[in-house]
Amino acid sequence: MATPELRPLGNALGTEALGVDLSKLDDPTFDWIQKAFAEHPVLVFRNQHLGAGDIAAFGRRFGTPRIHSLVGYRHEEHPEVSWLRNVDAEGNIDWYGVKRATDWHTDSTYEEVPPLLAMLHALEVPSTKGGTMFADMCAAYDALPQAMKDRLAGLVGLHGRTDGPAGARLYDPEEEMRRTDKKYAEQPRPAVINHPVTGRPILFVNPMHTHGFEGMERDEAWQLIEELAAHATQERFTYYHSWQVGDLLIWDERATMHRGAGDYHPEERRVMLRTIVYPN
Ligand SMILES: O=C(O)CCC(=O)C(=O)O
Ligand SMILES: [Fe+2]
Repeated sequence: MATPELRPLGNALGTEALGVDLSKLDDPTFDWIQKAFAEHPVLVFRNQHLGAGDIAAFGRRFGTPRIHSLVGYRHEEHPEVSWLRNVDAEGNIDWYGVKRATDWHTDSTYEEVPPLLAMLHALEVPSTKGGTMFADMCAAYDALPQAMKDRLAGLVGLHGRTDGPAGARLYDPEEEMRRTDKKYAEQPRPAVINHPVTGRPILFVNPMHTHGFEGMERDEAWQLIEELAAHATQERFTYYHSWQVGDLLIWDERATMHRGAGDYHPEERRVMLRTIVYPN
């Protein structure tokens, strides 16, 4: 293989991998990607032209791509791939698709086993804006005052589907129930976890799915969740990805939070394919 190269896109995170054709991925190139991804939790491959089956196959290199919780967005032929789009089958604006995921979160931390990574492949993008923002939760943890690190050390976060402070602002719980075909039990997760490859500590609290902490009153917990989210999403820890058609972006579901920027004109089409990968 010709050795690919890395180029930083943002100050905090966001890294472009140059010289990779994901449609012809050999084992040495995949090993290179895995190593790069452990250090660079948002990796972008430009000018890729992949179908849903290719995306699922790329996901299977890392683990097991899984069917998405939102029934209506599953891909017709490859249900482990889903659509992220703001238009319905008739080409009308899908307002749920416009609103979806436009506040900070880490995906599916309410699942019994949390995911490893997710990927988006841009097929149609708005003429301006419509980006996705990412936050580096290792850097955010490192920068916390020691007193907060000590406070978090013993804390266990409680995660649910959309019932954290940001989830409650964004979603209607009854509509969410109608859109999914599974019930989710609350999942306890340490507020600080270690990255399985690098060992670095990660602030693992997100305002969409974390709705409390074991043994803490709700008001105090919500205040803490909001305070941690405000800290972690300061500009110095974040990257705004401006999409180009053909981008395939992968992000680490342990070490980052993300959100749709929600800043484009909804009349413009925004269509992507997505998959989320769990451990085998
Ligand atoms: O719309 C976006 O940019 C973010 C979507 C998202 O949160 C996801 O695909 O997990
Ligand atoms: Fe997401």
